[in-house]
Amino acid sequence: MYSEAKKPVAQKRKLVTAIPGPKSAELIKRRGEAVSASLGTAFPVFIDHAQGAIIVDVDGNSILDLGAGIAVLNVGHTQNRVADRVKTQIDAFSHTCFMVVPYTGYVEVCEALNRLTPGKFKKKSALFNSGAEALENAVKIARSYTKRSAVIVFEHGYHGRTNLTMAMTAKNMPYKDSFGPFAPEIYRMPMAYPFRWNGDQSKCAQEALDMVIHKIEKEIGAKNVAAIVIEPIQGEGGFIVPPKGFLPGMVNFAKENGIIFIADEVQTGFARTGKMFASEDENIEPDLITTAKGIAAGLPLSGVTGRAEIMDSIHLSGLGGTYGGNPIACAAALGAIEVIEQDNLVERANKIGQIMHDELTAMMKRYSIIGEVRGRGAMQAIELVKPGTTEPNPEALTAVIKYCTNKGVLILSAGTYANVIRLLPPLVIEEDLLRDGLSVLDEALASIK
Ligand code: PLZ
Repeated sequence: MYSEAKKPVAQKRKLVTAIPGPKSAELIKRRGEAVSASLGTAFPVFIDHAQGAIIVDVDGNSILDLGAGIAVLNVGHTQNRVADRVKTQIDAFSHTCFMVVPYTGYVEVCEALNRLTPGKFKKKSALFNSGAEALENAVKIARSYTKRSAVIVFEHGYHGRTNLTMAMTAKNMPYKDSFGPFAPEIYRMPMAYPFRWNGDQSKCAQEALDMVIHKIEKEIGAKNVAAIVIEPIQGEGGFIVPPKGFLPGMVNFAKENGIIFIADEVQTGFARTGKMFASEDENIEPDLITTAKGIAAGLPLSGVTGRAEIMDSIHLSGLGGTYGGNPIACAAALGAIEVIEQDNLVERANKIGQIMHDELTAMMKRYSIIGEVRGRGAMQAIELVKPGTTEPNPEALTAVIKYCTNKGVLILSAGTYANVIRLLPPLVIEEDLLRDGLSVLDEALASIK
């Protein structure tokens, strides 16, 4: 049973058993009896409690969390200003359904989204529960507004696991295999992925742009396209950062052809990339932006924000859902947004991003299995290859993750070729703790050199 006496949690990695310890091992067995075997486990312990960047497991091990629940806990685990608002809200009321009896928290979250997202025009928002649900709704809105059906997505893209978003997601295994048929009218385009670009990397942005525009015009017809949907930095696909010019080029093409440009900022949003939203990096102004993850520090909440005339074009009661913008999730979001702004987590993301980038770049000089270091802000990754080639090295990835796990460092993988190690620490992580994690990663790479 959790008791407040367990706080504060020392921001230090410390193992008292092997990973998993006996209590976790017991729970893993019990889980196996009760929970569908289809759900994976990235780190094989059961959590007891957490704070900041440390997860304490049921055996008393302090695990360093460099994944933040997949870019969700930007403000850190059990952030006080989030927890306090949640506790107050759950005592006041926990649910009405916003479409039945409205409440202020929902409006305040929409106001914050309208204010914080890029775009110097009047914006409005609607709230949902998950990233996938936000994408579903963004596509509904774009189709209804344009009266067109085609949706453009990209190689390596990830947008969710519902039927429409599975169709939008690129990778077959594990997301799509055997789950078809998929929603129609989704068209996948080549992605500007410099590291794997066939030819001169410096021409990647322009060449990719030309290819995409050519394919849209010749194979689909621009006037049939409702939306172009893209992550400004691809997350699950392996932290692929499109080279400068690619995104602005896509935005211009969309504008010229009456296509809604949707930035999926579910993973990149809320200070993660060293800007409040990654779209700001090249000053693009998406027509619609989807948000989730970092918005509410772990409570299920997502949003679609965009041009008021688009958001208002939907017929009355056309959007909704029982739980979308749940009051407790909204309270958490208001706490998380307050922390992000007051504690200047944008600046923190740049600071810890620089540390990660410098350390990873130094490792790349030592370990020939690192093909590339990339990312922006506190969203940094290394792509592992067979030395001297660009051939993916998923075996090395498995070995590195295993090493880190045994040392109590939680690191996530990513990538179409399952060969990318991504770092997504809570933005509040202390510098020493981050360096400790990076030194374990360094040892892990050395161990398989
Ligand atoms: N768009 C850009 O990163 C979620 C997926 C975890 P949901 N990414 C983590 C898993 O394996 O299921 C994501 C994303 C981008 C959309 C989504 C979907 O968000 O909240 O998981 O539905």
